[in-house]
Amino acid sequence: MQDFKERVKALRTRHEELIARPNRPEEWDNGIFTRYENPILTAEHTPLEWRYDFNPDTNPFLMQRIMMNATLNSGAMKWNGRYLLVVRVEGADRKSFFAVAESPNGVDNFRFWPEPITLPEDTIPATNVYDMRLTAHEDGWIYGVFCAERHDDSQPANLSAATATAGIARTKNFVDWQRLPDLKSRSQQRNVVLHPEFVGGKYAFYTRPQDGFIDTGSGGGIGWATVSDIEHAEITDEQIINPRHYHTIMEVKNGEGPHPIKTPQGWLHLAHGVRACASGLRYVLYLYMTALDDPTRVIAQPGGYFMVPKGEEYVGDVMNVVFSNGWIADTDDRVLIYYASSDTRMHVAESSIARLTDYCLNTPEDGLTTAASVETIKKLIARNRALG
Ligand code: BGC
Ligand code: BMA
Repeated sequence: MQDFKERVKALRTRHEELIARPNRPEEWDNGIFTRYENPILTAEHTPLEWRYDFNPDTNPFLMQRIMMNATLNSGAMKWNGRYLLVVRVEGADRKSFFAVAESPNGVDNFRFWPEPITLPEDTIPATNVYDMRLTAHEDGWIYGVFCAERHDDSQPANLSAATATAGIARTKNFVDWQRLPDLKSRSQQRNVVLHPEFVGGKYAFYTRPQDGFIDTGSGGGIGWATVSDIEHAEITDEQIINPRHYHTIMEVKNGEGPHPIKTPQGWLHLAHGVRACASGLRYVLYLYMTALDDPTRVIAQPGGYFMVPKGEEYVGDVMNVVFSNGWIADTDDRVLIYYASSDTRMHVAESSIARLTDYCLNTPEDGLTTAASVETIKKLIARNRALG
Protein backbone atom coordinates (compact mmCIF):
# COMPACT_ATOMS: atom_id res chain seq x y z
CA MET A 1 0.00 0.00 0.00
CA GLN A 2 2.80 2.35 0.93
CA ASP A 3 4.54 1.32 -2.25
CA PHE A 4 1.37 2.06 -4.29
CA LYS A 5 1.15 5.54 -2.77
CA GLU A 6 4.78 6.25 -3.54
CA ARG A 7 4.44 5.13 -7.11
CA VAL A 8 1.39 7.35 -7.58
CA LYS A 9 3.36 10.27 -6.17
CA ALA A 10 6.29 9.61 -8.50
CA LEU A 11 3.93 9.30 -11.47
CA ARG A 12 2.27 12.62 -10.65
CA THR A 13 5.62 14.36 -10.19
CA ARG A 14 6.92 13.12 -13.54
CA HIS A 15 3.71 14.14 -15.28
CA GLU A 16 3.77 17.61 -13.74
CA GLU A 17 7.41 18.08 -14.75
CA LEU A 18 6.58 17.20 -18.33
CA ILE A 19 3.68 19.66 -18.48
CA ALA A 20 5.54 22.51 -16.76
CA ARG A 21 8.71 22.12 -18.85
CA PRO A 22 9.59 25.51 -20.36
CA ASN A 23 9.83 25.71 -24.14
CA ARG A 24 12.37 27.81 -25.98
CA PRO A 25 12.59 28.95 -29.58
CA GLU A 26 15.26 27.18 -31.63
CA GLU A 27 18.35 29.28 -32.11
CA TRP A 28 18.55 29.20 -35.87
CA ASP A 29 15.66 29.40 -38.31
CA ASN A 30 15.02 30.00 -42.01
CA GLY A 31 13.87 33.59 -41.51
CA ILE A 32 10.29 32.60 -42.26
CA PHE A 33 9.29 30.99 -38.97
CA THR A 34 10.93 29.78 -35.76
CA ARG A 35 10.25 26.36 -34.33
CA TYR A 36 10.11 25.77 -30.57
CA GLU A 37 12.39 23.06 -29.21
CA ASN A 38 9.96 20.71 -27.47
CA PRO A 39 6.70 19.22 -28.66
CA ILE A 40 3.90 21.05 -26.85
CA LEU A 41 1.62 18.02 -26.44
CA THR A 42 2.22 14.28 -26.54
CA ALA A 43 0.14 11.30 -25.46
CA GLU A 44 2.05 11.51 -22.16
CA HIS A 45 0.55 14.96 -21.52
CA THR A 46 -3.00 13.60 -21.31
CA PRO A 47 -4.42 13.63 -17.77
CA LEU A 48 -3.47 10.66 -15.61
CA GLU A 49 -7.14 10.31 -14.57
CA TRP A 50 -7.97 9.35 -18.17
CA ARG A 51 -5.52 6.49 -18.09
CA TYR A 52 -5.05 5.15 -14.57
CA ASP A 53 -7.40 3.66 -12.02
CA PHE A 54 -6.01 5.11 -8.80
CA ASN A 55 -7.77 2.62 -6.52
CA PRO A 56 -5.17 0.17 -5.12
CA ASP A 57 -7.88 -2.50 -4.65
CA THR A 58 -8.96 -2.54 -8.27
CA ASN A 59 -5.59 -1.65 -9.82
CA PRO A 60 -2.90 -3.12 -7.55
CA PHE A 61 -0.28 -3.01 -10.31
CA LEU A 62 -0.97 0.66 -11.06
CA MET A 63 -1.46 -0.18 -14.71
CA GLN A 64 -2.61 2.14 -17.41
CA ARG A 65 -6.16 0.89 -17.85
CA ILE A 66 -6.73 3.03 -20.94
CA MET A 67 -3.78 3.94 -23.10
CA MET A 68 -3.43 7.06 -25.22
CA ASN A 69 -1.62 6.81 -28.53
CA ALA A 70 -1.19 10.31 -29.91
CA THR A 71 -2.09 13.99 -29.73
CA LEU A 72 -2.26 15.51 -33.16
CA ASN A 73 -4.06 17.76 -35.64
CA SER A 74 -5.48 20.46 -33.35
CA GLY A 75 -7.74 23.41 -33.97
CA ALA A 76 -6.54 26.59 -32.24
CA MET A 77 -8.02 29.83 -30.94
CA LYS A 78 -7.16 32.61 -28.52
CA TRP A 79 -10.09 32.77 -26.14
CA ASN A 80 -10.43 35.02 -23.07
CA GLY A 81 -6.69 35.68 -23.18
CA ARG A 82 -5.80 31.97 -23.12
CA TYR A 83 -4.36 29.89 -25.93
CA LEU A 84 -6.75 27.03 -26.60
CA LEU A 85 -6.28 23.93 -28.68
CA VAL A 86 -9.01 21.48 -29.57
CA VAL A 87 -6.74 18.50 -29.81
CA ARG A 88 -7.31 15.33 -31.78
CA VAL A 89 -6.44 12.76 -29.12
CA GLU A 90 -6.17 9.20 -30.35
CA GLY A 91 -6.52 6.28 -27.96
CA ALA A 92 -4.81 2.92 -28.22
CA ASP A 93 -8.08 1.70 -29.79
CA ARG A 94 -7.52 3.98 -32.84
CA LYS A 95 -10.51 6.16 -31.99
CA SER A 96 -9.90 9.88 -32.06
CA PHE A 97 -11.78 12.29 -29.85
CA PHE A 98 -11.56 15.98 -29.17
CA ALA A 99 -10.20 17.50 -25.97
CA VAL A 100 -9.35 21.06 -25.02
CA ALA A 101 -5.85 21.93 -23.83
CA GLU A 102 -4.97 25.46 -22.76
CA SER A 103 -1.78 27.41 -22.21
CA PRO A 104 -1.11 30.81 -20.67
CA ASN A 105 1.43 31.80 -23.36
CA GLY A 106 0.78 29.60 -26.42
CA VAL A 107 4.16 27.83 -26.38
CA ASP A 108 4.30 25.71 -23.23
CA ASN A 109 2.36 24.61 -20.12
CA PHE A 110 -0.48 23.21 -22.18
CA ARG A 111 -2.90 21.52 -19.80
CA PHE A 112 -5.89 19.42 -20.78
CA TRP A 113 -9.25 20.31 -19.33
CA PRO A 114 -10.45 17.52 -17.00
CA GLU A 115 -12.73 15.75 -19.49
CA PRO A 116 -12.70 15.19 -23.24
CA ILE A 117 -15.41 16.93 -25.27
CA THR A 118 -18.73 15.11 -25.41
CA LEU A 119 -19.75 15.66 -28.99
CA PRO A 120 -23.41 15.03 -29.84
CA GLU A 121 -23.98 12.73 -32.84
CA ASP A 122 -25.62 13.49 -36.16
CA THR A 123 -28.53 11.20 -37.15
CA ILE A 124 -26.07 8.57 -38.40
CA PRO A 125 -23.41 8.20 -35.69
CA ALA A 126 -19.79 8.41 -36.83
CA THR A 127 -17.21 5.73 -36.13
CA ASN A 128 -14.41 8.24 -35.81
CA VAL A 129 -14.02 12.02 -35.78
CA TYR A 130 -10.87 14.08 -36.32
CA ASP A 131 -9.07 17.27 -37.38
CA MET A 132 -11.34 20.04 -36.09
CA ARG A 133 -11.01 23.52 -37.58
CA LEU A 134 -12.22 26.29 -35.26
CA THR A 135 -13.90 29.42 -36.56
CA ALA A 136 -15.18 32.27 -34.42
CA HIS A 137 -17.79 33.33 -36.97
CA GLU A 138 -19.21 36.82 -37.19
CA ASP A 139 -22.63 35.28 -36.42
CA GLY A 140 -21.42 34.99 -32.78
CA TRP A 141 -20.88 31.21 -32.58
CA ILE A 142 -17.61 29.32 -32.42
CA TYR A 143 -17.81 26.55 -35.01
CA GLY A 144 -15.88 23.33 -35.12
CA VAL A 145 -15.83 21.66 -38.53
CA PHE A 146 -14.25 18.21 -38.56
CA CYS A 147 -14.09 14.97 -40.47
CA ALA A 148 -16.69 12.35 -39.55
CA GLU A 149 -15.72 8.90 -40.76
CA ARG A 150 -18.07 5.95 -41.18
CA HIS A 151 -17.82 2.52 -42.73
CA ASP A 152 -19.17 2.49 -46.28
CA ASP A 153 -21.97 -0.04 -45.85
CA SER A 154 -22.53 -0.21 -49.60
CA GLN A 155 -19.39 -2.41 -49.65
CA PRO A 156 -20.07 -4.84 -46.80
CA ALA A 157 -17.25 -7.22 -47.79
CA ASN A 158 -14.60 -4.50 -47.66
CA LEU A 159 -13.75 -3.60 -44.08
CA SER A 160 -11.60 -0.67 -45.20
CA ALA A 161 -14.30 0.99 -47.29
CA ALA A 162 -15.12 4.24 -45.58
CA THR A 163 -16.75 7.62 -46.14
CA ALA A 164 -15.48 11.02 -45.10
CA THR A 165 -18.01 13.79 -44.40
CA ALA A 166 -17.71 17.23 -42.83
CA GLY A 167 -19.30 17.31 -39.39
CA ILE A 168 -20.37 20.66 -37.96
CA ALA A 169 -20.75 21.59 -34.30
CA ARG A 170 -20.88 24.91 -32.49
CA THR A 171 -20.28 26.21 -29.00
CA LYS A 172 -19.88 29.33 -26.90
CA ASN A 173 -17.75 27.83 -24.14
CA PHE A 174 -15.95 24.76 -25.56
CA VAL A 175 -17.82 22.54 -23.06
CA ASP A 176 -21.37 22.47 -24.42
CA TRP A 177 -21.52 21.67 -28.12
CA GLN A 178 -24.52 21.78 -30.39
CA ARG A 179 -24.27 19.40 -33.34
CA LEU A 180 -25.68 20.55 -36.67
CA PRO A 181 -26.41 18.18 -39.55
CA ASP A 182 -23.29 17.13 -41.47
CA LEU A 183 -22.49 19.13 -44.58
CA LYS A 184 -24.38 17.66 -47.53
CA SER A 185 -22.20 17.24 -50.58
CA ARG A 186 -22.27 15.11 -53.74
CA SER A 187 -18.72 13.95 -53.09
CA GLN A 188 -16.85 12.81 -50.00
CA GLN A 189 -15.28 15.68 -48.06
CA ARG A 190 -12.31 15.99 -45.72
CA ASN A 191 -10.51 19.22 -44.74
CA VAL A 192 -13.61 21.42 -44.77
CA VAL A 193 -13.14 24.81 -43.10
CA LEU A 194 -15.62 27.59 -42.32
CA HIS A 195 -14.59 31.10 -43.45
CA PRO A 196 -14.97 33.55 -40.51
CA GLU A 197 -17.03 36.17 -42.36
CA PHE A 198 -20.26 36.18 -44.30
CA VAL A 199 -19.62 36.52 -48.02
CA GLY A 200 -22.52 38.10 -49.91
CA GLY A 201 -24.67 37.39 -46.85
CA LYS A 202 -23.83 33.66 -46.89
CA TYR A 203 -21.66 31.26 -44.95
CA ALA A 204 -18.64 30.14 -46.95
CA PHE A 205 -16.69 26.90 -46.72
CA TYR A 206 -13.30 25.86 -48.01
CA THR A 207 -13.88 22.31 -49.23
CA ARG A 208 -11.89 19.41 -50.58
CA PRO A 209 -14.02 17.27 -52.84
CA GLN A 210 -12.74 13.73 -53.31
CA ASP A 211 -13.93 10.72 -55.31
CA GLY A 212 -13.17 8.12 -52.67
CA PHE A 213 -12.12 7.96 -49.05
CA ILE A 214 -8.39 8.23 -49.86
CA ASP A 215 -8.29 9.20 -53.53
CA THR A 216 -9.20 12.73 -54.43
CA GLY A 217 -9.49 11.48 -58.03
CA SER A 218 -11.12 14.20 -60.09
CA GLY A 219 -11.39 16.40 -56.96
CA GLY A 220 -8.98 19.00 -58.27
CA GLY A 221 -7.91 20.83 -55.13
CA ILE A 222 -9.15 23.21 -52.46
CA GLY A 223 -12.70 24.26 -53.25
CA TRP A 224 -15.09 26.97 -52.14
CA ALA A 225 -18.82 26.80 -51.61
CA THR A 226 -21.34 29.16 -50.08
CA VAL A 227 -24.30 28.08 -48.00
CA SER A 228 -27.29 30.16 -46.87
CA ASP A 229 -28.47 28.00 -43.97
CA ILE A 230 -25.75 26.72 -41.66
CA GLU A 231 -28.30 24.56 -39.84
CA HIS A 232 -28.94 22.61 -43.06
CA ALA A 233 -25.68 23.17 -44.89
CA GLU A 234 -25.60 21.81 -48.40
CA ILE A 235 -23.10 22.34 -51.19
CA THR A 236 -24.80 23.07 -54.45
CA ASP A 237 -22.05 24.92 -56.32
CA GLU A 238 -18.40 24.29 -55.65
CA GLN A 239 -15.50 25.96 -57.40
CA ILE A 240 -11.83 24.97 -57.17
CA ILE A 241 -9.79 27.96 -55.99
CA ASN A 242 -6.39 26.33 -55.36
CA PRO A 243 -5.74 23.47 -57.78
CA ARG A 244 -3.18 20.66 -57.64
CA HIS A 245 -0.42 20.30 -60.24
CA TYR A 246 1.74 17.55 -61.67
CA HIS A 247 5.18 17.24 -60.11
CA THR A 248 4.63 19.67 -57.26
CA ILE A 249 4.40 19.21 -53.49
CA MET A 250 0.63 18.88 -53.95
CA GLU A 251 0.40 16.51 -56.86
CA VAL A 252 -1.75 13.92 -55.08
CA LYS A 253 -3.83 16.01 -52.69
CA ASN A 254 -4.08 19.36 -50.98
CA GLY A 255 -6.38 20.76 -48.34
CA GLU A 256 -7.02 23.95 -46.41
CA GLY A 257 -5.49 24.05 -42.92
CA PRO A 258 -7.12 26.42 -40.43
CA HIS A 259 -9.24 29.30 -41.77
CA PRO A 260 -7.20 32.09 -43.36
CA ILE A 261 -5.99 35.11 -41.41
CA LYS A 262 -7.14 38.54 -42.60
CA THR A 263 -4.13 40.79 -43.24
CA PRO A 264 -3.96 44.26 -44.83
CA GLN A 265 -2.58 42.67 -48.04
CA GLY A 266 -5.07 39.83 -48.33
CA TRP A 267 -6.29 36.59 -46.77
CA LEU A 268 -3.32 34.52 -45.65
CA HIS A 269 -3.88 30.77 -46.08
CA LEU A 270 -2.08 27.78 -44.59
CA ALA A 271 -2.65 24.46 -46.35
CA HIS A 272 -1.15 21.02 -46.75
CA GLY A 273 0.12 19.39 -49.91
CA VAL A 274 0.66 15.68 -50.49
CA ARG A 275 2.81 13.80 -52.94
CA ALA A 276 3.49 10.10 -53.34
CA CYS A 277 6.92 8.52 -53.00
CA ALA A 278 8.39 5.06 -52.44
CA SER A 279 7.88 5.34 -48.68
CA GLY A 280 4.25 6.40 -48.95
CA LEU A 281 2.65 9.83 -48.87
CA ARG A 282 4.64 12.93 -47.94
CA TYR A 283 2.59 15.66 -46.23
CA VAL A 284 4.04 19.17 -46.20
CA LEU A 285 2.64 22.63 -45.46
CA TYR A 286 2.38 25.55 -47.85
CA LEU A 287 0.99 29.09 -47.83
CA TYR A 288 -0.97 31.16 -50.33
CA MET A 289 -2.91 34.42 -50.32
CA THR A 290 -6.27 35.49 -51.74
CA ALA A 291 -7.78 38.94 -52.33
CA LEU A 292 -9.53 40.71 -49.47
CA ASP A 293 -12.50 41.62 -51.65
CA ASP A 294 -12.68 38.10 -53.10
CA PRO A 295 -11.34 35.26 -50.92
CA THR A 296 -11.51 32.91 -53.93
CA ARG A 297 -9.00 34.88 -56.05
CA VAL A 298 -5.41 33.77 -55.48
CA ILE A 299 -3.04 36.75 -55.41
CA ALA A 300 0.13 35.01 -54.20
CA GLN A 301 1.29 31.42 -54.48
CA PRO A 302 4.86 30.96 -53.29
CA GLY A 303 6.40 27.92 -54.96
CA GLY A 304 7.16 24.75 -53.03
CA TYR A 305 6.69 24.04 -49.38
CA PHE A 306 6.69 26.29 -46.34
CA MET A 307 7.36 23.57 -43.76
CA VAL A 308 8.41 19.92 -43.87
CA PRO A 309 9.20 17.48 -41.06
CA LYS A 310 12.59 18.02 -39.43
CA GLY A 311 14.72 15.49 -37.52
CA GLU A 312 12.60 13.48 -35.09
CA GLU A 313 9.44 14.92 -36.62
CA TYR A 314 9.85 12.42 -39.46
CA VAL A 315 9.27 9.53 -37.08
CA GLY A 316 5.89 8.52 -35.75
CA ASP A 317 2.75 6.57 -36.53
CA VAL A 318 2.46 7.93 -40.06
CA MET A 319 5.97 8.87 -41.15
CA ASN A 320 6.91 11.92 -43.19
CA VAL A 321 3.92 14.05 -42.22
CA VAL A 322 3.46 17.59 -41.00
CA PHE A 323 -0.14 18.66 -40.76
CA SER A 324 -1.76 21.83 -39.45
CA ASN A 325 -5.35 22.78 -38.82
CA GLY A 326 -4.74 25.47 -36.22
CA TRP A 327 -2.96 28.80 -35.95
CA ILE A 328 -3.46 31.92 -33.86
CA ALA A 329 -3.03 35.51 -35.05
CA ASP A 330 -1.97 36.99 -31.73
CA THR A 331 -1.38 40.58 -30.67
CA ASP A 332 1.77 42.40 -31.84
CA ASP A 333 1.64 40.81 -35.30
CA ARG A 334 2.65 37.43 -33.80
CA VAL A 335 1.42 34.25 -35.44
CA LEU A 336 1.56 30.88 -33.67
CA ILE A 337 1.44 27.91 -36.00
CA TYR A 338 0.34 24.66 -34.36
CA TYR A 339 1.34 21.58 -36.31
CA ALA A 340 1.52 17.85 -35.73
CA SER A 341 4.40 15.66 -36.83
CA SER A 342 3.87 12.18 -38.22
CA ASP A 343 0.35 11.94 -36.74
CA THR A 344 1.94 11.58 -33.30
CA ARG A 345 2.59 14.83 -31.39
CA MET A 346 1.91 18.58 -31.45
CA HIS A 347 4.46 21.34 -31.97
CA VAL A 348 4.44 25.12 -32.25
CA ALA A 349 6.33 27.46 -34.56
CA GLU A 350 6.24 31.25 -34.37
CA SER A 351 6.21 33.88 -37.08
CA SER A 352 4.53 37.21 -37.79
CA ILE A 353 2.02 38.59 -40.25
CA ALA A 354 4.80 40.78 -41.67
CA ARG A 355 7.10 37.80 -42.23
CA LEU A 356 4.43 35.48 -43.63
CA THR A 357 2.98 38.03 -46.05
CA ASP A 358 6.50 38.99 -47.19
CA TYR A 359 7.19 35.29 -47.75
CA CYS A 360 4.00 34.91 -49.81
CA LEU A 361 4.38 38.06 -51.87
CA ASN A 362 8.12 37.72 -52.61
CA THR A 363 8.82 34.00 -52.91
CA PRO A 364 9.00 33.00 -56.59
CA GLU A 365 6.14 30.90 -57.89
CA ASP A 366 6.66 27.32 -58.95
CA GLY A 367 7.45 27.45 -62.68
CA LEU A 368 6.43 23.77 -62.89
CA THR A 369 9.56 22.62 -64.79
CA THR A 370 13.25 22.16 -64.04
CA ALA A 371 14.15 24.75 -66.68
CA ALA A 372 11.89 27.34 -65.07
CA SER A 373 13.35 26.61 -61.61
CA VAL A 374 16.90 27.11 -62.90
CA GLU A 375 15.92 30.42 -64.51
CA THR A 376 14.41 31.55 -61.19
CA ILE A 377 17.61 30.71 -59.33
CA LYS A 378 19.72 32.50 -61.95
CA LYS A 379 17.62 35.65 -61.59
CA LEU A 380 18.37 35.71 -57.87
CA ILE A 381 22.09 35.13 -58.50
CA ALA A 382 22.11 38.02 -60.98
CA ARG A 383 20.43 40.34 -58.48
CA ASN A 384 22.96 39.40 -55.83
CA ARG A 385 25.86 39.92 -58.29
CA ALA A 386 24.55 43.36 -59.14
CA LEU A 387 25.01 44.27 -55.48
CA GLY A 388 28.75 44.09 -56.19
C1 BGC B 1 -7.38 8.55 -40.42
C2 BGC B 1 -6.87 9.92 -40.85
C3 BGC B 1 -6.40 9.89 -42.28
C4 BGC B 1 -7.46 9.28 -43.17
C5 BGC B 1 -6.99 9.12 -44.59
C6 BGC B 1 -8.41 8.08 -41.38
O1 BGC B 1 -8.89 6.82 -41.03
O2 BGC B 1 -7.91 8.62 -39.13
O3 BGC B 1 -5.81 10.32 -40.04
O4 BGC B 1 -6.14 11.18 -42.70
O5 BGC B 1 -7.86 8.03 -42.67
O6 BGC B 1 -5.85 8.34 -44.69
C1 BMA C 1 -5.07 12.92 -43.65
C2 BMA C 1 -5.41 14.02 -42.75
C3 BMA C 1 -4.85 13.85 -41.36
C4 BMA C 1 -3.57 13.11 -41.27
C5 BMA C 1 -2.95 12.80 -42.61
C6 BMA C 1 -1.74 11.91 -42.55
O1 BMA C 1 -5.75 12.66 -44.79
O2 BMA C 1 -6.76 14.38 -42.80
O3 BMA C 1 -5.79 13.33 -40.48
O4 BMA C 1 -2.67 13.86 -40.52
O5 BMA C 1 -3.90 12.22 -43.44
O6 BMA C 1 -2.06 10.64 -42.07
